Amino acid sequence: MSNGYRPEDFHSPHAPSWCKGCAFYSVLSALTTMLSSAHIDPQKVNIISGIGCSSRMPFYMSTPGIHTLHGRAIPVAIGARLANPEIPVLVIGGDGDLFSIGAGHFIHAARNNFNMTVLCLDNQMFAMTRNQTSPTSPENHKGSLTPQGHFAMPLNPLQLAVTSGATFVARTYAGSIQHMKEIFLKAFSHEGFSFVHVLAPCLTFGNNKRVADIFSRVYDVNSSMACDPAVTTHDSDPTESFVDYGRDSKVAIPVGVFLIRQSAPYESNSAIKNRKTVSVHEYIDRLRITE
Ligand SMILES: Cc1ncc(C[n+]2csc(CCOP(=O)(O)OP(=O)(O)O)c2C)c(N)n1
Ligand code: SF4
Ligand SMILES: [Mg+2]
Repeated sequence: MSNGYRPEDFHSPHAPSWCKGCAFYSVLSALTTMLSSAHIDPQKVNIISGIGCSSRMPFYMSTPGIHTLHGRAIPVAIGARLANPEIPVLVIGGDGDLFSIGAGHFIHAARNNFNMTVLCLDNQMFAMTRNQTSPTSPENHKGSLTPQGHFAMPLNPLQLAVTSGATFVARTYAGSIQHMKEIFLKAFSHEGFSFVHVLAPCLTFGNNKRVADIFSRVYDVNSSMACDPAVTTHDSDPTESFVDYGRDSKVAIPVGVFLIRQSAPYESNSAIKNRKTVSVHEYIDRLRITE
């Protein structure tokens, strides 16, 4: 390892409070392994999250990080990028955090092509608040507040990212640390707004069978990894595949990199680069109203 940072150097001393067997343990391993292979100094990357089981990630990492308010990770991340564009930023959020309360921020960060990586750890529910329906819950999802089922089509995070202007869109799954690591590394190395949809089903409010079923249907669009011939695939546009994954056990689930567009990130704009920065104190002084 050329820079001497090992995956364990990115772990904090705090033991995760996630349920035993939660998918987020593998996501944490993939993230720390990825940062180590990206030759990042643990003090030179910001991990920013909102609120939720998934958003607890910064607690378990040794890097600087901010556990912000529910749905507000992205605006805080934008502030961090503008304050110091030298420091890369990773945003970690759940499907509720990013696509319910935080949906507007996601769209505009993608549209402006801020140079950051956003990982959505999608368990298709608000798990922290005990299985409430989220925007990505499958149709008829029975949540704690909707015991009869929730009758709306799920939002498709991949297509939202594409149509909002994200310049890198990919999907991976918590069933493979190696796959997550590779996709995270590609997203993290991308210049501009990169989005990774991570399939990370909740074990506590789901069950082992459902988790195993989802992971068994995965195939990578970028490799020759074979897909079970008994399942249907989405060859034309893998971003269309989201809706089926929740409800139809016959449909294969594509993972891999779906889109890369080259476009200058927001921070590279010369007006931003050459702007004169002021300290907070100076700024408050400017605003001070004198009688
Ligand atoms: C402003 C605000 N509204 C609601 C909540 C309650 N709350 C906490 S976590 C959460 C949902 C988390 O869902 P998700 O982002 O999918 O994370 P998960 O727990 O599923 O990983 C909600 C609604 C809150 N903390 N703050
Ligand atoms: S409730 Fe689900 S998502 Fe939350 S820690 Fe437990 S297994 Fe993980
Ligand atoms: Mg969730």
